[in-house]
Amino acid sequence: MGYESLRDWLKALDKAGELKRVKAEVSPVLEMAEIADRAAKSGKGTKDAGGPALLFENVAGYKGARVLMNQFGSERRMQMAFEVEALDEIAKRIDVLMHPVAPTGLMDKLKMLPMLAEVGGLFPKVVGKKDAPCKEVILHGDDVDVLKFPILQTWPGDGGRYITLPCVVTRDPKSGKRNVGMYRMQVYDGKSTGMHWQRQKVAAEHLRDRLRGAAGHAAGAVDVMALTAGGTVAAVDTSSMPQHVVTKIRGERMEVAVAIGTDPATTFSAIVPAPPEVEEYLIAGFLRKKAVEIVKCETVDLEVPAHAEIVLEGYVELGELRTEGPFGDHTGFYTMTDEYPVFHITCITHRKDPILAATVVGKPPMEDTWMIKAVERIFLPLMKLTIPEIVDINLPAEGVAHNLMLVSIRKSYAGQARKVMHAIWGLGQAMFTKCIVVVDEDCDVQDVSEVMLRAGNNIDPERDIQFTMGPVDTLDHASRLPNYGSKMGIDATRKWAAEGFTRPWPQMLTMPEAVKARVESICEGLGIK
Ligand SMILES: Cc1cc2nc3c(=O)[nH]c(=O)nc-3n(C[C@H](O)[C@H](O)[C@H](O)COP(=O)(O)O)c2cc1C
Ligand SMILES: [Mn+2]
Repeated sequence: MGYESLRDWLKALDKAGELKRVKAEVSPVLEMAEIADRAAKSGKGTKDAGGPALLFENVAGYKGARVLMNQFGSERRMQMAFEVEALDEIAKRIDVLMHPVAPTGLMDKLKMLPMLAEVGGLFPKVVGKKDAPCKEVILHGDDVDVLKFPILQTWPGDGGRYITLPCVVTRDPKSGKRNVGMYRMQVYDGKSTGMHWQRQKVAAEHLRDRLRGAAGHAAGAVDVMALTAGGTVAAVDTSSMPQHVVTKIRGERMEVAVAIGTDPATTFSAIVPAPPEVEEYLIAGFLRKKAVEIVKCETVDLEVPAHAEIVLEGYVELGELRTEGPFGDHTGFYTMTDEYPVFHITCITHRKDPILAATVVGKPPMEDTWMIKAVERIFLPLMKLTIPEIVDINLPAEGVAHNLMLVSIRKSYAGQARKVMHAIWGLGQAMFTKCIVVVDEDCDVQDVSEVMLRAGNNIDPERDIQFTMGPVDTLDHASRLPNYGSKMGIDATRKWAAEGFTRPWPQMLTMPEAVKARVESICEGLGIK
């Protein structure tokens, strides 16, 4: 059970007829992205929506290289990635884990054993170098050159080539816990890249923690918040610091490792908005029902998936920032340049004939549309833990995850729709949600037309719209300030007298079941479905 590597996954895709090999010569500059974009947009609205996975086997300028794109780009492949018939199966497994019933008798205890054993066996397993195919080739010093891989440029206005599907590993300096996050990396040259972890993400906090340590130590009672709130992204505005503090933190390093081309569960775990306490390697183990094998890096104190195609090892210097971007993003717009940390590569290890895993983001639907759908399904039980009145949620593709969430609730008291909005704005990365529409439980939020009908009919705009201020997604180009702006919630539930609504509320239209049953065969005869 569980694919051990990208190669196992590729084999399974091939066997299932989900993979197309591209034998024509194609450039990694724009051409691959255009082909993957067309695949992603094909079959829209049908069961084949999302097109096939693509293995490019003839990369212009990179003899023998192979690039995999669109591996997650359909509902079926997302299900295949986790070997389930429906993503809700994973939600159910999480639900069981989250609601352990206190065993009252021996039988109950016995029933719990498989679950506990299952979880116990899912922690990552450290293997030796000889069992780690990612170490087949090890490059140090002058041999380190990330540009030997066919790294893509996906849009014409991009600042350069980008590693688009990296699993970035860092360590929490306080707890020692690892984090794996997917943050794009702009390639500056063979030995350095950008590190686009946005300020609210876990790796950015790992960096700030080291900065607080280093600066505080050097400067005595320096206000570390002032140091870290200087308006730059993950690090600090050194211009507002005393010179001796700047000197002290310059040169201090945070180790970083990057795995590219891992098994699908591990790659997916890097995008999961899990609490920082939960390590992604364990999430991946849980998703694939088999522990992830990891191996020690050569030059840094971190572990990476042993079966990865490519591993980059290196560091980020605490005080160093460099201009990153622009980048054609999953909003359908370019994100403009900003200052981000720089990743310096000290060592590269890879398989003998590495396959580069890549994606293109852009106007939805794209590959990440399906990844976001999977996050939505898997996270629903966890959201319900803190917001139990939630029945269902939908992140429509056009909302690009952070712009729009449709939520249905079981409403039991006045003002509850607003309570739910605020809870969502306070829940991990759901804080970024720009617009939330709340409807009653009898509205299927997966049916966007139905939600629009309700929202249009059920609101008195001045009364039912809730504005608030807070952190917004870095990709939001309309907010008044970068990373900070307003959000809107629309209460489209039926209004109650307890909420000051004293007019009668009409029934929605429905036809009696008896009538429907009676005309069923007549309609069939007419070809009306
Ligand atoms: C294809 C893709 C690219 C992404 N690129 C970035 C990025 O460049 N920067 C970023 O902060 N988040 C990016 N994300 C979102 C993060 O992976 C996501 O927020 C994840 O939960 C971060 O992990 P963390 O919570 O451990 O920090 C991307 C997601 C996907 C699917
Ligand atoms: Mn994380």
